[in-house]
Amino acid sequence: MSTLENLSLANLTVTVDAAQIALVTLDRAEKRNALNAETVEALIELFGRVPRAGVRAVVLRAAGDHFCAGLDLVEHHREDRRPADFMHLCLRWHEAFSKMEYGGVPIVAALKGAVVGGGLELASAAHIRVADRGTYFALPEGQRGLFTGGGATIRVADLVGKARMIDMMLTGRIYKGEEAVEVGLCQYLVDDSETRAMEIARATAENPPLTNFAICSAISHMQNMSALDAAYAESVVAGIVNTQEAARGRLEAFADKSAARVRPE
Ligand code: 1HE
Repeated sequence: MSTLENLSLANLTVTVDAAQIALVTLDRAEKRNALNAETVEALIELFGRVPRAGVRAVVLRAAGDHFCAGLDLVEHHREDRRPADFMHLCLRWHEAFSKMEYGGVPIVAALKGAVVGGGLELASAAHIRVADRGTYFALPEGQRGLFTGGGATIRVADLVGKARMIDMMLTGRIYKGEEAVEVGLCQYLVDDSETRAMEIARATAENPPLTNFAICSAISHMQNMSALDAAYAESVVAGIVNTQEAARGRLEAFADKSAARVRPE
């Protein structure tokens, strides 16, 4: 049994299969998987451990009909938080989502229903987003008299661009279907997002772990650097990854013409 399966995590369940694919379920369907403070702590605990747990990929799914309704608005209202309290809570969200984005293990989000507000911030911390035809994306913060606090100004703006994000927040505009793919909110639109997300996770798990580590951490780090520093960091990462033992057999297979060629079907 994986060490991840033994963790006691509020509102999250984890199973790890024989291929070392972790299936993480947001398990608060009765509240539409709204993220309360203890769920954010559970995400930190889990994703802090994922890189050292021998897991090859993660599928992040949700119980119930909706992926995630964002910030727990009822808890926020009840707690009557002061500015510093909420700032510190947002820092915990950032901690969780940074552990996901920079952790080096591919995370594939299987989306359905509402992916809104902080739910979209969570989804945007995954490396690949797979939506089904009922999935819809929104940033209803404007209508709630709120502002994003879980990294949307960075990650959602990265996905859709500044102008679209501002429009989503000012007007509550909802994206779904092909349009959501076109604007960059998800990369796959399918009938069954969980099945497809698992297939994608299994495919990514075929890559050497060090290669996936670079893809799922270095690109994000390099985006934060100047072009000059990013080029330098890229050369260092490539120096390590592209000479790894795990790549030797693959290169040999290409050289002796036994490896698959890159061709459209
Ligand atoms: C919640 C939440 C929540 C549901 N916090 N409890 N996010 C939003 O503005 C989205 C708010 N939620 C909704 O618009 C709807 O709930 C849904 C479209 C997602 C689902 O609708 P529906 O009809 O299936 O469910 P419901 O009847 O609205 O809610 C069912 C229960 O979930 C109900 O609790 P109950 O105890 O009365 O049964 C709701 O209160 C609860 N629930 N959503 C708390 N969000 C770091 S800053 C991030 C800022 C934001 O994320 S702002 C966006 C917040």
